[in-house]
Amino acid sequence: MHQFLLFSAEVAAARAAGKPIVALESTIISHGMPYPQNVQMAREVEQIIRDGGAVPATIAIIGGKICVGLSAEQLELLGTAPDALKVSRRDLPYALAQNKLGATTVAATMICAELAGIQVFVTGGIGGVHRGAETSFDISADLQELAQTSVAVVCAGVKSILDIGLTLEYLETHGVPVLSVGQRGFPAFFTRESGFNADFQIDGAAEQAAFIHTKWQLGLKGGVVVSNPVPAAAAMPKEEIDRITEQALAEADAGGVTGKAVTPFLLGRIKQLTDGRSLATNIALVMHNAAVGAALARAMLAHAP
Ligand code: PSU
Ligand code: MN
Repeated sequence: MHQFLLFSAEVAAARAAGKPIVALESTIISHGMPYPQNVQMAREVEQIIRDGGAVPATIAIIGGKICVGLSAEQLELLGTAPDALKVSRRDLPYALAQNKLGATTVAATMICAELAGIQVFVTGGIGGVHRGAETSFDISADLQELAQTSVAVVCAGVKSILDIGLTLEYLETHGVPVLSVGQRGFPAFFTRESGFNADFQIDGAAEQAAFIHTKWQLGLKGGVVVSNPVPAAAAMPKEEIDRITEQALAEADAGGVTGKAVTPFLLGRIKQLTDGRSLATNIALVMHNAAVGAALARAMLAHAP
């Protein structure tokens, strides 16, 4: 076992018994939502995965270890600590070697999941190519990770704070397949449609698992995006989210927000500008993704070595 991995008792038992395991990220807890909704969301999502017949493994960097599966106290710590670092691929050695508290992004969670032998990872939205990337060069490390790390990522697409068309182009260039569940369209996180199609609509967990297994059996390293639209009843009105996104982007620009601060700034402003309604949408879509991810992790067992 890898020297930096530390499994919770629940995850260790699941590994020993060959049960399906679903990885979860922690940046969404520390930097994506306010307290206490972040910790409540994390607990509820874990329970949905258990109810779906799989074992949740929320991942974070604590005490110089990659913790795979967190206690209630550790979830609370991540949800409240003002100094939790946002840890992506670049930051992982720093957080581990310097004993920092680290909340892992999609990229870092994929790395840790692969080290831990976990094939399925559930989150809300992945990072992507930012609008204006032709001058800012701001492209999330999540996309490079999807190109090289073999983990399936269940998400509700990407937010319209990003350039969704360029994000999909980037994924295509790097050979990352984008599946959609229940519809042809690639979802835009708060809304069910982005105006772009996913590459392949595959509705059933068994068929999704067969696709993913086939990719990896071919020796094609890298991730698969499983995009699952927010439930219709929880989606936000498109005009409202578009207007607020434009405002948040303009403020980020005017305020000179750059680097890893950009995404948390935009998420926070959108929440404020929607009086918290975007938060309810965000929580609903993560829960929906958890159910899809648990079913996928179970279906992947049919292809276990
Ligand atoms: N998008 C969301 N919510 C999030 C994130 C992205 O809708 O919480 C987080 C994820 O952890 C993702 C990270 O991996 O932001 C991407 O940050 P950046 O754009 O700095 O790469
Ligand atoms: Mn960035």
